[in-house]
Amino acid sequence: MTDSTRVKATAQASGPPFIRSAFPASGPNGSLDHVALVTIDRQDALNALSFDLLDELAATLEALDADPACRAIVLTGAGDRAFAAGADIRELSTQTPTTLAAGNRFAVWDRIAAIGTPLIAAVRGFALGGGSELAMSCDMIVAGEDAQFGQPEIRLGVMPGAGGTQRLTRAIGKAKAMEMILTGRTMGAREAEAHGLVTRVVPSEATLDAALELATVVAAQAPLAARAAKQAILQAAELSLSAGIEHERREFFRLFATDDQTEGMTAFDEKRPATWTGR
Ligand code: CO8
Repeated sequence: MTDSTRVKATAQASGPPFIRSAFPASGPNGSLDHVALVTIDRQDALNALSFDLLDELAATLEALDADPACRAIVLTGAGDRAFAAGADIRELSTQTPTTLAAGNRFAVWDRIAAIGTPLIAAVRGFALGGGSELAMSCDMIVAGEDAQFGQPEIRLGVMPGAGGTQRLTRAIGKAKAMEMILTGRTMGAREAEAHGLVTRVVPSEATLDAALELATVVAAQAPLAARAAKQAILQAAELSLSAGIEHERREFFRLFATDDQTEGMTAFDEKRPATWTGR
């Protein structure tokens, strides 16, 4: 399918797919073991997130998450202009409180948040509104120097609705989150890095390769340990310190029932690389 055949405006129930996925992903030197690449491809609307697109995205991520061979996922936007410029404003503009509640279509955000496989966003250009919220739903963000993050919903007469007030505040703190959300201004990649929103900033053209490289390193680790560590880190935003430490200790102990713990420590002793089985 060519880009020109993709639907342009509001999503159609039977329109062509907005999501491309490759597993294993390909890097500059060939196929990347255990790494998947998922691409939002709706370039004529700056990869705006319609409800159907989000459903497709969640289904794609869930299918990869259920595959034990997949150990890290990179999520990106097609083209060089946007990761995603937000929810589909044309589609949102016709909603009412009743249609939003009755459709239960925001449940898709919980499905994305429930993905256990480490998720890395590769962000070039605009990551606005729902696009910024989607990037923040990932575990790490690799940003090109041209990345622009923002929650401009206030300029549309509303406010963030897919986690922006919570995740942005946790990422960059109350003072900056208030400024971003109450003014709707964007934040460039370097500023986002300085405030802890992104993991690393790279030259724009290198964004996807850098994210795939980071994913390759994550995917080379013991997969059960990586998933458990991801969950424990996410719990830091949900639990008290003592409950979080209790959760961490329980998970640490649990990993001592895995073959990978035996293998990892035996390999260290034998001065050889470990071979993980995910058991
Ligand atoms: N929704 C629908 N279409 C969009 C969106 C969007 N969010 N963003 C861009 N487009 C379309 C434009 O309408 C235009 O289409 P057309 O060619 O048919 O007119 C095309 O993409 C290119 O965009 P522009 O011509 O506007 O490109 P510019 O370079 O001039 O401007 C901007 C780029 C600054 C990014 C501008 O497009 C813009 O301001 N976009 C809207 C950004 C925004 O407000 N995002 C927040 C949306 S609200 C939201 O995300 C709420 C989330 C709630 C939870 C999620 C529920 C699903």
